[in-house]
Amino acid sequence: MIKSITIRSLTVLFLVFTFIACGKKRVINFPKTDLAASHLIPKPLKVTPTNGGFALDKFTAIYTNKNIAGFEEAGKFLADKIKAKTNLDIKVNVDAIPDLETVIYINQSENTDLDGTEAYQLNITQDSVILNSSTAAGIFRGIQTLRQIIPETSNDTLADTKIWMIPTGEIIDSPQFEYRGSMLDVARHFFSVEDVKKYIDILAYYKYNVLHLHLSDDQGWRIEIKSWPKLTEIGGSTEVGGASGGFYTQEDYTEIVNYAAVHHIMIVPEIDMPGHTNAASVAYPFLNGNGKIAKLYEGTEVGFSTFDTRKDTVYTFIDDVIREVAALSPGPYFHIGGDESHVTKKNDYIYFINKVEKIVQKHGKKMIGWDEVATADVDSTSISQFWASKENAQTSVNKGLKIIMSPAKKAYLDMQYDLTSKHGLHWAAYIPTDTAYIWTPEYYEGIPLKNILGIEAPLWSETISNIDELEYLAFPRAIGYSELSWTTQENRDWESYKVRLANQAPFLDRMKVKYYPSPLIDWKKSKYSYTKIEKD
Ligand code: TNX
Repeated sequence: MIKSITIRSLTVLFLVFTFIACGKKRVINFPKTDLAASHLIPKPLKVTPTNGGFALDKFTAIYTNKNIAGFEEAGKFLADKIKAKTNLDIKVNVDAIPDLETVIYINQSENTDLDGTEAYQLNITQDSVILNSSTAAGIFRGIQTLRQIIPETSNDTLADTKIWMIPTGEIIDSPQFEYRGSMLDVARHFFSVEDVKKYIDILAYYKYNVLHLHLSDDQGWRIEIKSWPKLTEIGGSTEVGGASGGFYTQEDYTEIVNYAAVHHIMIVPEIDMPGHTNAASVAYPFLNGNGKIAKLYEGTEVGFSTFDTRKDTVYTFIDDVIREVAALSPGPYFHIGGDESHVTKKNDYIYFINKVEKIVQKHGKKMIGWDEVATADVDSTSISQFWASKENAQTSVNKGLKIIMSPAKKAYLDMQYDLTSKHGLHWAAYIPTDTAYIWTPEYYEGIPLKNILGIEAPLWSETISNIDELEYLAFPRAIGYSELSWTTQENRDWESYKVRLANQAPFLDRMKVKYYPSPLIDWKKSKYSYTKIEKD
């Protein structure tokens, strides 16, 4: 998979050095460093330290390949993040910089050293950081690594100016799974565009590439559909517990999609059906197939609602909804839910999923559904999301479907950590921080590795109604799932992970993330210290 790129790197290095002024250079005596001791999550494929130091300071500049879409943007993203962490103003692609000393060069690799669309390579020497990838997505992942390597604090004794000393060496990296996601349930409780953006910020830092939005459920419909306006006018007016709910206008949703795209994260929209549809049926009663009059619902029990699967007008409605949402979603997937349709007769359920799969395909998307969809006649381009049923997972394998691994017992972010957890449920399990990390999705419940598209950690929101509560359940566990989906099994180890996780505290504090300070972790507090540590 990895070949040497030494010769090409030397060529690039030569080009980079032509940027650097030929004048007298500072001599800095760096203490010995160890790139392998950086607290990187997810752990990269290969790290080779060379024990020197690269001085990131006010004499550093970023240069990028300007011909490839996304490279210059990635360079600017990096400059912004360096500013946020160090307060340094690093220039991007500015021609003449007096006193230029060190360079970060973002380049496209011209050969096939690195397989996979998100692979990247970082080559750090005393004078330059060279980040290579064949794609902007790979560059973006490499930038996250670089952000993590930059120390939290500067060294103020090495030179006249503050220096953030980056250890030298080489990192070659590529993800194990192409789908690395989390899901946010914005239906049970609504979360604002700002909340979602903050969640995206953190996911991106840990190299996630998917955010699945659960946009409709019994308690609320959260995305504006222009051809069926009552969905949000009426169906969006409540949430669990009785507060006023809310919804995304199509412009809001597009804002989320675009923000995610800047972070190389795709949004997977979900409209859950034929069950979990009470809110839609309140807005448009002809949809309802459970024989009762649907009323706005603020509880948490589910399984009582269903669309009328035998009415043509229901499929006209679904066609409109999928058409509008698909048009706003550039990713290849559309999630149709399909879970817990307890009051839909089995043959009606199969009929329904078969028809909806075709509608999704007509609008140019691949269908994803919770594992129950495997009981219908789905074709092998569709994807089954394993959450509860081993039998459905096996059926999915037999039908040649790819599977997204979200077993509730291991990967549900809404499960409580333990008996004392302030929020969350425990119907599947208690999931402490170590249990969330110590399992092997590659060999889980007999599902062959070749069927696994990736991993997703869903965050259901029956028990959380604001961003602080969201963060309490999501972090630190979502950080562990990033490593499970990026890093191979032989490269993972709880003892090593535990130390690296402890060192995420300064970042999480700086981002004002109210993570659960698990007592299993010896959190390294920082000057930004935000979360009060309670040993509970
Ligand atoms: C099961 S997971 C559900 C959700 C709930 C969740 C709570 C799945 C496909 N269905 O409707 O919110 O449990 O943990």
